[in-house]
Amino acid sequence: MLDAFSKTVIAADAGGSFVGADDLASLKTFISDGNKRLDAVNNIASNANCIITDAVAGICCESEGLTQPGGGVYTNRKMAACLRDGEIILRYVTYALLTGDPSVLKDRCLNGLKETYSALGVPTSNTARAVAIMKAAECASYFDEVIATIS
Ligand SMILES: CCC1=C(C)/C(=C/C2=NC(=C\c3[nH]c(/C=C4\NC(=O)[C@H](C)[C@H]4CC)c(C)c3CCC(=O)O)/C(CCC(=O)O)=C2C)NC1=O
Repeated sequence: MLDAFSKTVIAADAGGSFVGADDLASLKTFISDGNKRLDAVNNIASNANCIITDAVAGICCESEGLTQPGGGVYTNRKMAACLRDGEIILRYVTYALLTGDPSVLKDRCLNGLKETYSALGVPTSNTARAVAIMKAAECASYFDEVIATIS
């Protein structure tokens, strides 16, 4: 994983050009956003259990079939797997938020996820809804990335 600064340099070098004013302006935003990112990551990490259980409880209330025989989280094993997936997704979103770079989220979490879910019969619309419930204003675009990938 490369940080935003390294990426800018590599892109400039590949084009044989100086780092442009636009690039510098966006890096400047990145630095002044730094504290907001740290606060947001800290906030999500400290409330992770609550955010995840709230999202999974939310989908269970909205779609009662999920907890009934044949449903996506019927049996403790499946409920545990679902809560764990919520934790994994939220954790990778915080990595992306911290670095300002979605590649770690894409490569290590989302890559092949939709296929895994279809192979196992995990209902992706309910998962996308759980992610939508977890979505917070500070990191909306990374949550959107998860929803777009599995939808
Ligand atoms: C590091 C990245 C990573 C990801 C992303 C990941 C996801 C992941 N979720 C899985 C299963 C699962 N995921 C769910 C999730 C849900 N079911 C629902 O109905 C809800 C809508 C939803 C929760 C929001 C369930 C129930 C299973 C088990 C399915 C089964 O075995 O029948 C599996 C299959 C293996 C297993 O059961 O552990 C994987 C690989 N594993 C990883 O290592």
